[in-house]
This record gives sequence, C-alpha cells and structure tokens, in this order.
Amino acid sequence: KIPVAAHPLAEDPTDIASNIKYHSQYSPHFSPIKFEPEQAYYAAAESVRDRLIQQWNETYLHYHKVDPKQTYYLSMEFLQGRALTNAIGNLDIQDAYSSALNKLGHELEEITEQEKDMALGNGGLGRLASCFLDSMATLNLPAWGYGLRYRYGLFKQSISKSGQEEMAEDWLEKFSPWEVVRHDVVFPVRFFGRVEVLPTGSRKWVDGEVLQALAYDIPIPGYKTKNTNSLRLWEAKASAQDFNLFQFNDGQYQSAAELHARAQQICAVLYPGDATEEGKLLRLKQQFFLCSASLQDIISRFKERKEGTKREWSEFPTKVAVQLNDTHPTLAIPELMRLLMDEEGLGWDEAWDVTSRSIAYTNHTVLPEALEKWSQVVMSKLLPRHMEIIEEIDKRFIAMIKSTRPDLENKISDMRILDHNPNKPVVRMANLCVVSGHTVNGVAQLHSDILKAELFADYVSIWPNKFQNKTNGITPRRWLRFCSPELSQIITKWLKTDKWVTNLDLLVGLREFADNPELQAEWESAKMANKQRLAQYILKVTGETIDPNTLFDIQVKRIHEYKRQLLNILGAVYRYKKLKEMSPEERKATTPRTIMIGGKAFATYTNAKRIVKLVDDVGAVVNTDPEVNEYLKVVFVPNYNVSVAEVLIPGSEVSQHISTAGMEASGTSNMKFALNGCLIIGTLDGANVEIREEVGEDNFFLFGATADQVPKLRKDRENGLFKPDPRYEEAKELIRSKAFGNYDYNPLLDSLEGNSGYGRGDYFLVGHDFPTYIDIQAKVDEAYKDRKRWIKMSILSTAGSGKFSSDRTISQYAKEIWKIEACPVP
Ligand code: DL6
Repeated sequence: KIPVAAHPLAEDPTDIASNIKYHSQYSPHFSPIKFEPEQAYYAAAESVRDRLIQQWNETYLHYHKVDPKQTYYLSMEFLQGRALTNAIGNLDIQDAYSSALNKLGHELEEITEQEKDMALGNGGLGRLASCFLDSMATLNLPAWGYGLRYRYGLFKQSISKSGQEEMAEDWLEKFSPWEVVRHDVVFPVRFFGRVEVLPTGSRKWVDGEVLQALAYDIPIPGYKTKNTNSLRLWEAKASAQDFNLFQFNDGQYQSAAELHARAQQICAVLYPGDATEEGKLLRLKQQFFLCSASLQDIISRFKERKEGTKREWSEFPTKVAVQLNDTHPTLAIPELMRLLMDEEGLGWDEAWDVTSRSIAYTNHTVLPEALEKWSQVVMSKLLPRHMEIIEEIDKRFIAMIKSTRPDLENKISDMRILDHNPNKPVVRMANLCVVSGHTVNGVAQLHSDILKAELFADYVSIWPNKFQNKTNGITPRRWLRFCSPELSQIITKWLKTDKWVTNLDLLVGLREFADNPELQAEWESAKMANKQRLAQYILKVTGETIDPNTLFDIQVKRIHEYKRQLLNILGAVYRYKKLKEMSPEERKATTPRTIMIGGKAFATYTNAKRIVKLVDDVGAVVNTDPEVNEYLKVVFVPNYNVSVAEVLIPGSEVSQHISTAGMEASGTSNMKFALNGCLIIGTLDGANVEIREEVGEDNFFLFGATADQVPKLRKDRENGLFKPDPRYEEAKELIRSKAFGNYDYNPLLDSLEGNSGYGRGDYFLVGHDFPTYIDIQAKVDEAYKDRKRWIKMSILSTAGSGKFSSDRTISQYAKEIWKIEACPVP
C-alpha cells in the first residue's frame, strides 16, 4: 500500500507511522526491500526532522524580524551525542513515536541504538558546549553555535592485548539525517598570501589560496518550546575553477585537484596530531577557518536583519555577542578587526571598540601545556595580515601599560601577547583574549579564583571588573530526564510536578522525603533497574559479567595524569592484595565492588595509554581470580562517549573525581553523577567544591590535599621530604612484580618516583594523596552496608544538584556577559 504523506506535525500514532513509512519510501536511502531497525531509524529521524524544520524556520524568521541581540558560541568542539531521543524528548512526543514505531513492528529503544554519536569533541569542553546549546534553546535565547563539520570525530577506541587502539569514528559513514546543507551560505576563506598597501594607505590581504566555507546546520530544539536554534558547522570546499581540467586530462590527477585535497584536510579530523610542523599548520588552519567563516556570517546577518538601511557599526556590539570557548577560536579577534578595517573601511579605533565590546573569552584550563601558543613564523606565513594586527594590539597594549601603569613595566614581558623568545617567538593566545575581550570567565568558583590570583593576576589589577566566574552546568534533559526515565518519574511523583526539568532548583523538595521508606524503596528499585541495564551493557561490550548487587564505582573521563586514573587503579590493586590476604570469612564481610574505568587517551600520550593498559591488565587478573572475583571486579569500559555515559551514569553509585587539587578547572561529569543520585569520591577541586557545598559534607567522600597545599607539597617532594605510606609501596610493588602480566609498567610507575620535575617526582601527588584515598574508600565500604542511610545520601545528592543545571549557567552568561534576552517564538 502506498503511504500517504501525513502531515509532519501529525499527533496521532497512525499518522506518524504513515509519515515514517512515507520517508522510508520517498526519501529513500536504502533499497526498498527491508525495513529493519537501521532503515526505521533513518525514516523516523527524518520524520522528526520534518517537525523540527517548521519551528526552526519560524525561529529564524522571528529572530530576523525582532532583530534581538544574539550570541554566537564559537567552539572547535561540540559533543552532541545522539539526537533522536533528545529531539523527541524535547518535542515531548515520545509516546506517540513509540506507538507509531510499534505499529511498524519496531521498538523506539532499539531504533535509537542505531544512531551514531556525533562526537565532534574530545571531552568536557565539547560536551559543555552541547549542554549550553540545549539550554539556550530551552530558555528561548537567540544564540547559535558555530563549529567545524569534521568528517571523522573523536576516534573510536578499542582495547586489544596491546592496549588502546584508535580507529576513525565515522559518523557520516552513511549520512546524518540531522544536518541541512545551506547552499546559499558560502564564504571565502584565504590562507597564506601577502599584504598589499593600497594608494589610500589602507591594507589588504591578497593572493595565497582561497577555499570556500559551506554551512551545514543542525537544529537545536529547546525543551517544550518552539524555539529551535542552530548549530552551524562549516565544511571546507574548493570550487570548480580550482579543478584543473587540462592537467587532469593530461593524467596529472593529483595536481589537478590539489586545492580540493587541501580543502578536504581541513575538516578531516578533530585535533589532528600536532607533533609535526604540518600538523601544527593544519590545526591553525582549522581554527582560522572556523573564525573567518563564522565572523563573515555574523556580519552578513547583522546587515541582513536591517536590509536596505545603513547600520552604524557602533550598533554591532549591541546586536552581537561572540563567546570564545577556550583559546581555540582566538583568531576571531584579529579576523573581526581585519574584516572591519580592510573590508568595511573602519579605522583602528572604531574597529577596536566594536571588536573588544563584542568578544568574550572562557578559560577552561590552567594546565600550561594546554595554554595555546602559536609560532610567530607560522602565523606570519599563514595569516600575514592577522600577524600585523596582533603586533599592533601588542604594541598598543604595551604603550597603554607604560603610560597608565608604570608600576607594571617589569611585568610587560609576561603580560604582552608576543613572546620574542629568540629560539621560538610565539603568540600567546590567552593573553590576546584577555587583552582584547570585554569579559574573561573561569568555569567553577575555585578555578576562577585561581585565574584571578595566579594566571591572570596582573591583568586583574588593570581591569578588575573584566573577570567573572560562571560555574559550569549540565542539561537536566539529557542527563536525567531522558537517560533515567524511571528515576525521573519518581522525582515527578514526589515533587508533584515535572517542572524540575526546566527549574532544577525544585529538586531540593526531595530533601523532606529523604527518610521516607516508600520513596527509598522506589529509589532503590529505580537505581537497581539502571544497574541491571548497565550490567547488560558491560556484558555486551566486554564479555564480562558484573553483579548488580555489588557497589558500582565509576570513573569516566579523558585519561590524563592529572585526573589520576592511576590513583584509582593503584587503589584497586591495593584492595585486591588485601582481599587475597584475607580469610574467606573476612572476605565475606567486605563490601563487594565493581570498579569501572573508561576514557580515551590521546594517541600520542604514552603514559595515558599505559594507564589504559594497566586497568585492562588488572581486570584480566582480578576478574578471573576465583578467590576474589565475587568481591572485586575491575572493568575497562571501551569507547567512552556520550551515549555510553547515558548508560553508565544512571547505574552508578559512587564515582571518582580525584584530580590533583587546583588542576581540574571544573569537571562536569561530577555534576551528572551527583544529579543521578551517585555519591562522589573527590578532592577539593573544580566544581567538586561546590557540589560538596550543595549536597552536604555528609554526602560527599572527601580526601586529599587542597589546592593551596599543592605548591608546598611539590617543594617538599623536591627537598626529599616525602615519606611514602607503606600501603602505597605495596600496591606499586605488586604491579612491578608482574602480578598483572609482563608488560613493562616501570616507566609509568617511575613517573611517581624521584624528587622533581613534571612527570617525574610524582608531580600529580598520587603518593601524597594515596593514604587518605584508601581511608576514604574504607568509609565508602562501611557506608554502603547501611542501606537506608545510603539511599538517603543518594536522594540528598540528587536533591542538592539543582545548582548544576546548564540553564542556570546560561542564564548567568546571558545576563552578566552577553546582555541578551529571551526572544520566544510566538
Ligand atoms: O569547562 C569544561 C571543561 C572542564 O569541566 C574541565 O575541567 C576542563 O579540563 C575542560 N578543559 C579543556 C581544555 N583543555 N584542557 N585541558 O578541555 O573544560
């Protein structure tokens, strides 16, 4: 039977089913024989997209008409994850789509599993950007994201005998039903070339090579609102004129399409390796490509919204707020200056005024190696005009210091943008952001305090009001409402409202019921259902059977020495050793635990890869040891990504956020765990500090040195004053003894020895924090035995998580940095 093209906004499951079926036949991507889960996924996604397109277009037109001040969030990363569950959740059409798919012989849960994660990000920074997009749309804020359409996102990780292996993650292998190519939105982006001085004295960037940036838009629906914003991703293209037909017909295939090949490289992968000069150049090209295309687009929208009238450039900062997500899009600063001066004819002062009132910068790290510095030589070659502009900003900044703050003259070499180190002159991107942006913010209170007291202290004395804190947040839609429907239902029942989904502070209302046995029973059974789902998942991806009656302990995040997965695994090794030494009776009295660790190690980060291997090796021994495997299992969860997190986090009971204090800017998975009633084992670092304040000291397992103690502890270590705890020595010794296989872990363990230096002499203070870590783990074991008390703590953790909604964070950005207001589509 030929399906009818049911209206895209159909409410009735029968009509929705016919709309889905229509897509499978009339937007065909597969041969017409099968309608298996994969085909059903694409057809359902397209049917949902149809719905979105109507309100998406309305949103665009509404913003066009009202011309509100709009935010543009520039980010090299967006970790969107899957879109289908989120879209139908935000549109509040789960039930209708679920029954429609049933009519077609499918289960919604099964078909959502078909979707590949859109993993255009690395970790917290990219996922934060995606949570922000969700909140911006939900709050009806005129705010778009801008990023790059990487062909391959963050690599796919598998674990073999030799440890982590990386493969290209092919989210576009077939196609993405969520993106819409805008053939009318194309901007030229130049590289290399030279600066020409025109007879008027003005300067122009000419020659070099010019690629085209083509826009792909992803709809970002808000929760139960019409507003549907855009995530605009740029793809690099060369044009037909750049294809040399003559050469091609002459058999010179490569040189005929040389520019096309170079265009393809730009968006090929997220974070291409930068050990080589080519790699560095490619990363800089990517950053500039994002900045140039986005700013040209922003300027053209500024003009388009008042077409036919001449707009004053001084109005630009009242219509445009550009947020730089870390320093990666810093080139937006010189690019906006260039566009305003060289293309629009503004003078320096006017262009500077517009630029510095429009752009703000978020810092996400204090790690020195993550603070970007670009070679001046490379920058001058690739972006000669921008280098001139940066030099001028630097010169003017120095002149300003000399004339207004002579007391800071001896600080100029640290504060200026250009570092003329004769061996390697560089541009310091964070300094450029601080000097040029109107606001600089950190991402948790402790981090913002550290920025003000240390990294940016000298600037604070010039611009005390430039620095702010915006504690990160997470979207409660994806991270509770959709990933844990059982717990959500219980919360709604006890709060007698589902308004907590958009007003997370309401969760505090759970506190009064935390002792209620009825709520406790429901809570425990919802957590158990999530644990069972997680156990099935672990069995599927690792072949390991884990017992949902054990304590589920999870640490998932990028693998990095400062995040101290090594501390976790050393703790697990110590636990294993103690279990081995116990009698069977003693073992029976322990709290059985399943430790899950997941995360990706950057391909060239050797110690991180060794840590992955160690976790896997420890698991291989512990999990097959019949004496202990009833009481301890250690599992490395492969290929951690957003959709894996959506299974792990709801099933967690404790999770570890154990970075060396002062080093984790915020952390956001800590918020997701706490929101899902999982108790945190943590140091006083990043947002842990605020989580502990909110959920209550009694519901947080604290250990370790504090940020202000860290410098002295490192000094003490250098001076040979560190005395290792015998338990710490035992754990390391067991690994060195090859109890977990023949792999040579000495280089990894050696990084914990010695007296000084980064990576040597235990820079991350694993040894110092080990004893208090082991002690707090014992307290966790004890606490878990008291079921009533534990469930109460779990409820209180959720109840105290209201602050960590990204709706709160984004409202603060909107009010205190961007000065934008809601613009709801009627
Ligand atoms: O702000 C989002 C996220 C924080 O939660 C993490 O603490 C922080 O490490 C991360 N920063 C980065 C930047 N580079 N590094 N490292 O990813 O931002």
